[in-house]
Order: sequence, then structure tokens, then C-alpha cells
Amino acid sequence: MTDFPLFDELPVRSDAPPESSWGVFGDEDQVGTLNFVTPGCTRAAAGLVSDGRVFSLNWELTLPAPGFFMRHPPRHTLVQKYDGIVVDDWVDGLYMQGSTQWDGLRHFADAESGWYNGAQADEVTRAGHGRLGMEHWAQRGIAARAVLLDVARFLAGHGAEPDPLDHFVIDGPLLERVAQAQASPLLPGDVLLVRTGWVEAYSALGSVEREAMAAAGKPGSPGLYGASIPRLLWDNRIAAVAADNPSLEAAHPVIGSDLSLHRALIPRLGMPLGELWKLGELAADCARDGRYSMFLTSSPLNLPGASGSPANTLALK
Ligand code: UVW
Repeated sequence: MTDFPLFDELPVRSDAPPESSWGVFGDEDQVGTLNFVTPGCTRAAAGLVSDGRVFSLNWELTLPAPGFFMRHPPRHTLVQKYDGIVVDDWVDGLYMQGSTQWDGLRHFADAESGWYNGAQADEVTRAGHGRLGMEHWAQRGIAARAVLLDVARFLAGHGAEPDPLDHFVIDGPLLERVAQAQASPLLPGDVLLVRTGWVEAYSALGSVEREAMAAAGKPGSPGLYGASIPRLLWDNRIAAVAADNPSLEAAHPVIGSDLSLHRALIPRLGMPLGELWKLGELAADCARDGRYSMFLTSSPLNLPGASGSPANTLALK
């Protein structure tokens, strides 16, 4: 792999904000840290498929319901045509960030320095082909090694079981302890998956509790937080990071999170963030066979100019 600068050596461009990767992958780059996934990484990752077990990491597109962050579940309509023998359907109000998703490079700007690689608001806020749109990821796809760090299971095994629907900080040292306990080294080009248990805890709620949670404000969850996270991800050449919670970041019920990692990772490092990934079945399988690394594929929607996409992702072991 090319000799990339370390986190402490960033930025490489004099006009770039601190701790940013602007220019590292070229001034015209559109895909950020996905550049860490080389053909060699994909080839090696495909070699991890041994038993042929396939796990969809996609939650139902209609969940959570009610939605959070001023988003709503999509409305799905089916119609019969041609004497009733053909059924078509369409979806209204499909928020790209509504369910299992990627936050793309248009999704989040640094309040001071703007979008990844110096993109300007007028370049990234109009639909259609353009700078930093999801079409750039969609056209290359994501096929990489993934490592699941099962933080929820690790903590439970160490006598600490944070409420999966409440604030709890997962920092870099904790991720390193989980990786060590699982014997899961991180490799360049990896997609890092972090399980907090949020999707399973939410799934166990009844409709009254779900309504109350959405009405109260933002959802609470364990999640990533702190300065150790961008450093760990960048210095390990992580291509993307995804979790099974609403914002990737640790969040207080009602109040939410400060989104400081959104700022550090999306506009500064150019890193895709995945949220609301369904990791429960995969995690149970990893705990059973002790293999926490796998081949992962994700095919974001080829929607020109989108700021995010349903993840459309599979893990293969
Ligand atoms: C917000 O946009 C608040 O959340 P997210 O990027 O986590 O979906």
C-alpha cells in the first residue's frame, strides 16, 4: 500500500483544516478513505469466505418507525396493471439516511472549513451528478474485509452491561481491548463494524415504547466518542466504519450526540459512516465460530448527487 501520512502528519495541504486528509488521495478525489480498499484488499477479503454463510446486515427499510432526526419511514404503494397480472410498486419519502445506511461525503460539513477536500456548498447541495455524490461510491462499490468488534458482548463478558438504549462511550482504547480479546487485528482497507446492541434492543420494544422514544427527541445509544477514534481509524487505514446504532456516536436520550465524530470523520478524513446496521445474527455467528473477520459487500444506490444511501450490504463467511 502507498505510504500514507500518519494522523499526526495531517494535513498535507496548507489550506486544509487540522487533522484532515484533504489532498492525500488527490485534490479531485470523490471517495475518501474508500481509496484504502485496493484490488489486493478485495482479493484477500474474498478469500475469507470458507463456509458460504451469508448475512444481510440490512434492517427493514421501514425501520425505525417512527423515524428519528426529522426523518419518516417511506410510504410503499403497490398497483396492479395489465388486467391485474403485473404488480408495480413505488416508494415515496425514502430518506437515504432513514434506515441501514451510509452517510456520504455530502452529508456533513465542518462548520468552519466546509465539505471534504474543500468542496463548496453550491457544489454539494443540488441533486444530480456532482462533487462528492453517492454515485462515485456506487460506481466502484465496496468489497472489502470487515472486522466486527462486538463491544456489547465483550462488555457483558466483563461484568458491564450498558443499557443499549442509553449513552455509553466507546473510545479507541476500548475498541483495541475488544480487538485483542477477539484476536481480531485491523488491516488496511478494512470496514470496521461496531456492535452496541442498539438495533436488537429497539427491535424488542413495542409500538407504544417506540412512539414515546421518538416523541421524546433523539434516541440514546452507546457509541463511539473521543479524539482517540479518528486517530485509530486513520492510522489503521480503515476504509469505513459502521455501527448498529442511530448515529455511530454515543448519544444521550432526548439530547442526542454532539456529532463531533461526524465532523472529524466525514468532512475532515473523508470516511464513510454506517448507521443502523443489523449486526445481531452476524455477531452470534462470530461468537460461535470465533471468526470476527469476513468478506463484506455493499452496493450503494447509484443516485447521482445523493448525500447517503441504504447500505445494501452483505457479510460472507
Ligand atoms: C444526523 O444527521 C443528525 O444524523 P446521522 O448522520 O447520524 O444520520
